[in-house]
Amino acid sequence: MMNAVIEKIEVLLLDVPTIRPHRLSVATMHHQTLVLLRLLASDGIAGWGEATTIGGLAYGGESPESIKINIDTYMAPLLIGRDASQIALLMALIGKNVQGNRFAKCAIETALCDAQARRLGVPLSALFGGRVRESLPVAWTLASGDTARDIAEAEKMLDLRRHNIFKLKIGLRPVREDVAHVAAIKRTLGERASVRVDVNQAWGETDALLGMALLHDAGVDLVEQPIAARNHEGLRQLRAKCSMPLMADEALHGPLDAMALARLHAVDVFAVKITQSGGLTGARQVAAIAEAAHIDLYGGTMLEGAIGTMASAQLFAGFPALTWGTELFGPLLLTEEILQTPLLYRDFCLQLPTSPGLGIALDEDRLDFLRRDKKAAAVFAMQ
Ligand code: MUC
Ligand code: MG
Repeated sequence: MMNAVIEKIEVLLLDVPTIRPHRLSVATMHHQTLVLLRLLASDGIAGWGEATTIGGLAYGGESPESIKINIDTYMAPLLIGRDASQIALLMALIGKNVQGNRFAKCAIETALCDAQARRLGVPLSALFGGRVRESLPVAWTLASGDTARDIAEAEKMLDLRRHNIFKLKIGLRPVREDVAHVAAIKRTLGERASVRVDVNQAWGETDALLGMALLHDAGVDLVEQPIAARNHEGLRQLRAKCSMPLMADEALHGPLDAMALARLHAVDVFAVKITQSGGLTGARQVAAIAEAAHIDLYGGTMLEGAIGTMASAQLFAGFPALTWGTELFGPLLLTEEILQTPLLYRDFCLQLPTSPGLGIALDEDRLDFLRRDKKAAAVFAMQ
């Protein structure tokens, strides 16, 4: 007997300003567009998912707008009227009919899991075998582009006991200038913090060789995606030549990339992301490949809001080892709160809730206020 039929799937776009410009080598963010998916079932249970990306089309091949139109036009019609509890079957159906679109698939799978976990009265993590930890270390990204401002921001985070791991975004300036910026920050923070860098693919192989040697001398702990995502062989050579740990981020679009990188021994660490992996199941497969290949794990983000952040946290809480912690700080970069009770960041960690599903409650009034379509309608009505 089917007792929970999918009745409605709705994708909301919310434009939320960031607390300061967030400068990556591929884009400078002044706001984040949250892509939220609400799934309603006939038993009255709703599930939430998220497919937020960074910088429109500057970072990846799916934009907020393309995600919405592809879900509305091609994916939602495949699901409406079907049994909401059959998650594996539904995701197989989507997989058969939809190529690519990893972020959109992630939002759908997350919403199905959130709803099903609420239905069963268990946290979402229980659907993936439960947890080995109740809180996750969270890094903060320093990306104002200004050394003094970044140092002040890091000191504030240390004082608040909110973060003691800092990821610096570099790659826009010449290598030696970038290294001087990083070295000044590391010198000031010393052993009080772990300092890492993310180049977001900006370097060629020669720049990367020089940059990694200099960063190693400056006391930096980890380099993330220094060269082009598709240059797996280049990553392998860098890893062989440099003594500093190397992490794959954009190179990792799910289990097939994880397998290819593992076979090559191309990196030391995987930044596992639920969106880039095509969903929670894909991300768990990436983690399994990492474990089998003796590759360390880091819990990555696409700077999602509370839904994607908590979905990631629920999954990462079950990874046996999470050597490099996480960067699940997305909601803290935004000026607006969309939850009734904000996520709890304390003692350098994100604390996991124990209530059913994602364990969060959305503030519907705030959602309505921030929705792009409602704002556009209000402006139109005023004219
Ligand atoms: C990325 O490339 O890692 C994650 C944190 C941050 O500041 O940017 C993102 C994307
Ligand atoms: Mg990265």
